[in-house]
Amino acid sequence: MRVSDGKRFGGAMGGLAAMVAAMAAAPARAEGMVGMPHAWGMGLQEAAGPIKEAIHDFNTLVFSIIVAITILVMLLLAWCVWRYRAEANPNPSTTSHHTLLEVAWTVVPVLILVVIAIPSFRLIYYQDRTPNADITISVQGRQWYWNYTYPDHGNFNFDSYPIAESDLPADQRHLYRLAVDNELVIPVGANVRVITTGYDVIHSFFVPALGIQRYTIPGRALETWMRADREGVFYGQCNQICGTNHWFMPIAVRAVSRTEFDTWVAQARTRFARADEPAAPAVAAAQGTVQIAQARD
Ligand SMILES: [Cu+2]
Repeated sequence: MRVSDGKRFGGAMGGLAAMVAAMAAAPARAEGMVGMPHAWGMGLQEAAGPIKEAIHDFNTLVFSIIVAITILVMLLLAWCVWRYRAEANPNPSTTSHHTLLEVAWTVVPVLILVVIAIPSFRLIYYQDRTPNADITISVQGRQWYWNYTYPDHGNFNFDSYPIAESDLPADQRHLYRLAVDNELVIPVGANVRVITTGYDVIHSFFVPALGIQRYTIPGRALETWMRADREGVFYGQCNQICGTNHWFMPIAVRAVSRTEFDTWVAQARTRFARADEPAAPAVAAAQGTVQIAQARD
């Protein structure tokens, strides 16, 4: 009896644990990993690539230092309040200088800042230049949508607009202010060089799960990069106040397998072909004029 009860209890607990695990994994299983904010999220978004992992590491370092300093200052305050209370010190101390103490409270913070600065600069330069770029994507911020170009995949170019809440299916309403009509598609595991420019005012291309953020500035091209090590959709938003509709300028990056990416590129080249623009010289040379003539028919 006991054994069977125990088994049943164990089974129930196992079932509960499995259910919790399934609930936690449900969105991930449904459509790969999803990088988006969630209610009561207290920390950084889960990392989907190496840059975000480096940001997590840096955040852990700085946060640990902050916690240690906070605890030290609170203990010192408490000790001073107790040790130098009026009741125990009828004659107040007249000390006004303490050279060793003054040197210490200058040198120690400098050392702490150096400890923070070294990995900080390392991270900034890690984000700055693409190591062995596999593909290049041009991102342009516009009032109030994004424009993406794939210069080394036929130079096609398309706009990415937010989807109104009423146009989202009922089960996707939680993606309001994140979902877009045309997602930025990248292959998993590829180092994607991102060149940002601005069309009208300064915007900022920001996708937290991929650890990428760059201003998009009119008249200037900035470089950064990203890599998704897992398939999934990673959401972001314009992160620089850029006018009336700044609040409604979401970004969606979909990371897919190389095969799916190649299929998508083939479709996108037709879908986003622009009749008003001649093909890029490199593409024309690669394809030959006959194929281009066929494609235009
Ligand atoms: Cu904006």
